[in-house]
Amino acid sequence: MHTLIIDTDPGADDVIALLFALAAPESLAVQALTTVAGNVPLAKTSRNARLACEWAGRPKIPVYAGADRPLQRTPIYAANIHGSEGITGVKVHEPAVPLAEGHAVDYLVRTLRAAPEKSVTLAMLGPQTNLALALEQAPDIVRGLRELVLMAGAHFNGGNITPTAEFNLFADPHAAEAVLKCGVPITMLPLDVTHKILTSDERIARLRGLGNKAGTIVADILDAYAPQEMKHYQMPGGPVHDATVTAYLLRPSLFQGRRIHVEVDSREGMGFGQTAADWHGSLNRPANVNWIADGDAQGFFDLLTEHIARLP
Ligand SMILES: [Ca+2]
Repeated sequence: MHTLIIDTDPGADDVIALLFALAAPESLAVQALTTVAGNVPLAKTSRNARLACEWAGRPKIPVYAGADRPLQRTPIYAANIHGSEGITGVKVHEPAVPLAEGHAVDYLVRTLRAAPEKSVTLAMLGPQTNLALALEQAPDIVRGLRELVLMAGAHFNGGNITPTAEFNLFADPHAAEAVLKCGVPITMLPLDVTHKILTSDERIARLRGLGNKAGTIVADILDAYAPQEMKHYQMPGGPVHDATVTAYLLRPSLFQGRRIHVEVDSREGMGFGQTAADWHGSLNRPANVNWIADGDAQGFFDLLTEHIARLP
């Protein structure tokens, strides 16, 4: 059982990750969602996070809006992949339930300070700006954290926003630096694994065939989202990046990784936002990340489909 806060920038794959997580209340006690600018600007990621709660039949989950820009760098977005509204393939609307009052960073500081020691898991599906700001304001919050599970980084696979960088780290490498050295146990699901867990016509058809609204939404998102990734990377299916974080929380045995030393490059230049993942221990530095390099693709889609089936 995880007491869970999800920090997110929806984002087509974020929406799927959120529906997946909200369908597992017996394993994931979701306390709140915190939003950050990333795939699209903050107002849209905050609306899309509330839409995910509405679609999951969990509209009372509080959604706190957080940082509207990275710590230092110029903001970048990924509307070319996620569409101008941040979700491909489905119509969006203004959700009935408004944002929770207050800033996401204040919520994180308040909640983590009040939490029992090592009790809260933070799933991070976007740039890590909110946690970096919270750590800067209140370094003592690490006490309340059990684990950070991040969709972030790329090593064996190469990047997706530049030849070397994965989007979340390219969007705010300075935030990632602060998070990587905070001392809380970290698991990272990089492109190395997300590009091995790919859609197929059959996998999407099973989701659509569930016959519920959530299954249709997930299938519509994937039908629109997958082909552009397949074309760009010449892959046989599309990845569902952030949803691997939910799957990892629910069933870590689906994944294989190694505890290694990881740093992020925040210097201007071709390596900006690149993760240096010391897979072979060449630097002989202490491991700070459980780096996931492989996963069971069919097991992932079985688990996702089984959970989406439970939703309205
Ligand atoms: Ca995301």
